[in-house]
Amino acid sequence: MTTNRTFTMLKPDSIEKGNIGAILEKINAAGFRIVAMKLTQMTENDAKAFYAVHNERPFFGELVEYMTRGPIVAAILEKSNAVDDFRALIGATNPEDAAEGTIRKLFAASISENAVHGSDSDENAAIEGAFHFSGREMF
Ligand code: DGI
Repeated sequence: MTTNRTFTMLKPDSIEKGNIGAILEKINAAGFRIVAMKLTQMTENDAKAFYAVHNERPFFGELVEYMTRGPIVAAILEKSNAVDDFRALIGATNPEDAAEGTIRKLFAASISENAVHGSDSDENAAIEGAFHFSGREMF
């Protein structure tokens, strides 16, 4: 089922660098409607659960440390073709490979601190959105 929704996080490096406004402007200009949004911080257990698919990877410890070191902006976004269009807007996982004008090209320092998250499927968008928001926080 296509829900036309995706889930994003502006990761701790984006908040530390003062890039919340600039990144939200790009998201808004690309036509996404904000369904839910908050400033929050993941616990170690949250990050381990959220990224469980990567728990055997060599960078897992670094990833959990990064994602828990400060607040994030979590949001659910709505638009037709939301998952794919948002992945295109943020660009490749490694900012060195990201296309010009993408959020990661503009705001990410490296593959390990890559500024933003975007869900990779409709199914994961629903799971990840529900991980961070209750039904009454979605509009
Ligand atoms: O969906 P993406 O965020 O683009 O990428 P992913 O789901 O494959 O990986 C999740 C996060 O894990 C990614 O945003 C950054 C980190 N990561 C992925 N591959 C590597 C990595 N971090 C390091 N240090 N090295 C990697 O090869």
